[in-house]
Amino acid sequence: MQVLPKGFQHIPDFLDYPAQNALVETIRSIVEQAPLYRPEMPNNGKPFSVRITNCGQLGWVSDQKGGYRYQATHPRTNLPWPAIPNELLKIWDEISGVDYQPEACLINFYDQSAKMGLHQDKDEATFDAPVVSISLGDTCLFRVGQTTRGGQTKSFKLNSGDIVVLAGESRLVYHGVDKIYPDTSPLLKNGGRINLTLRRVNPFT
Ligand code: MD3
Ligand code: FE
Repeated sequence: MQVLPKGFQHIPDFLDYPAQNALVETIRSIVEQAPLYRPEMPNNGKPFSVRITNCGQLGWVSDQKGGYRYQATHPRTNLPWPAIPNELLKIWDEISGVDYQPEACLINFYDQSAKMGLHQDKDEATFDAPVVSISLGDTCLFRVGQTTRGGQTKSFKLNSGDIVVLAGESRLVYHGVDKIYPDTSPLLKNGGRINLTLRRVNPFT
């Protein structure tokens, strides 16, 4: 029986250590311009354990007032998000299989105790484009299910340098991060995990 929907691809060790290091330096400069902050749950205003920021024309945000959405500016600084750096656009080109560019890159930072509950990514106006995810730093226990809540799930580890591609039928699967394994990578001086997701928000016409 098939556990993972078609279009789900895990590419272990896509980025070597020097490429991971270069990407972390790039992310540091983005975070200097667009600081990490805790989004809030739409229903009760409770802060996420994960801290986030974005780069690209659009960034994903969430608060009690406006719910989950994409917008062009950082909700704390009200400045436009920094551009998506070329090294990320190059990865998208190599991996996505599509001829257009992503509009958003969500940057998630997990400290040792952060988690992300099972959810679907459905705040985009199109689900045709793939999502490309890049993991940096400490290993996590990742869980992927089906397109309906309560379906069979499969857990596996995502290590620094791994890429996950969600295309086709897998684009709307439930997924989450159950656990960060502390001190499993030397990449981030103070530990923790960064996940980058490159996304298309609007249909490409
Ligand atoms: C997208 N992030 O930001 S990325 C998120 O590791 C998110 O930070 C997780 O879920 C993280 O929304 C997972 C990998 C991933 C896996 C399955 C997906 C992204 C996905 C399925 C559909 C869309
Ligand atoms: Fe997600």
